[in-house]
Amino acid sequence: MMKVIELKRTVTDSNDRDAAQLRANLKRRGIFLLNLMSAPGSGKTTLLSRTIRDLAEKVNIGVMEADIASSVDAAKIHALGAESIQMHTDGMCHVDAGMTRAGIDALAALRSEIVFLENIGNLICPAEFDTGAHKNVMILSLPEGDDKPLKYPLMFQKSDALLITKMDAAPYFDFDLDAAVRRVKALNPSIRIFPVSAKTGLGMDAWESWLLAQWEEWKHA
Ligand SMILES: Nc1nc2c(ncn2[C@@H]2O[C@H](COP(=O)(O)OP(=O)(O)O)[C@@H](O)[C@H]2O)c(=O)[nH]1
Ligand SMILES: [Mg+2]
Repeated sequence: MMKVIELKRTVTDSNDRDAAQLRANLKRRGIFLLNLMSAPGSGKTTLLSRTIRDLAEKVNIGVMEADIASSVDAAKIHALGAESIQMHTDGMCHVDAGMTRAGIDALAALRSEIVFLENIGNLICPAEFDTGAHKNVMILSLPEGDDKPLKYPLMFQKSDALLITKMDAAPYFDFDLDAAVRRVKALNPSIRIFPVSAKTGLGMDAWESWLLAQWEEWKHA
């Protein structure tokens, strides 16, 4: 009989160990790490930029930008005066714990108390790899449609918070917010959902209060 071995499990098991180690190491160093996932163009960089500006008096936020190529996002964050680093995954569609550790090590000065990893734009692969982050956050933007929880359930299941963005564009899309919330809650009853617009600022204070509260809770855990 031909022998078949399943390799995915070995990869994810070893990544899970690295991720747990990184999480504990970051706790000792006082760095609260959040993994931000979504489809390309849903508004990750825009949301992070606004959050950094809004919370500038309260906390130093740094960003690790993961992309296949370019450094446009890291440059945008850098222009705000925040710490940023660009990671290139050379075609890989996710970030694992080893890559995240390399990113943290490269954030040289590390005055950031909260660090976001802006994961590769993709609703599938990033959800499968534990990055070592303390919280997972995802974005679903209005133009993507309210059926995405049905098509890409894993990311919604893995996330602690969901930002439904581009609410300012609601008049132009037939996005059913109640249906989206119902579908997401069916997959993950404890997920926190924040409808926001990073453009107008709508709903941003609820998201930012949640972020600060999570940080406080984590510091004192
Ligand atoms: N109308 C509107 N456009 C937005 C909002 N957030 C982001 N965008 C736009 O969506 C596009 C992609 O945003 P970006 O932050 O680069 O998305 P990323 O690829 O997920 O990082 C840009 O043209 C943004 O200006 C929003 O809340 N409302
Ligand atoms: Mg981006």
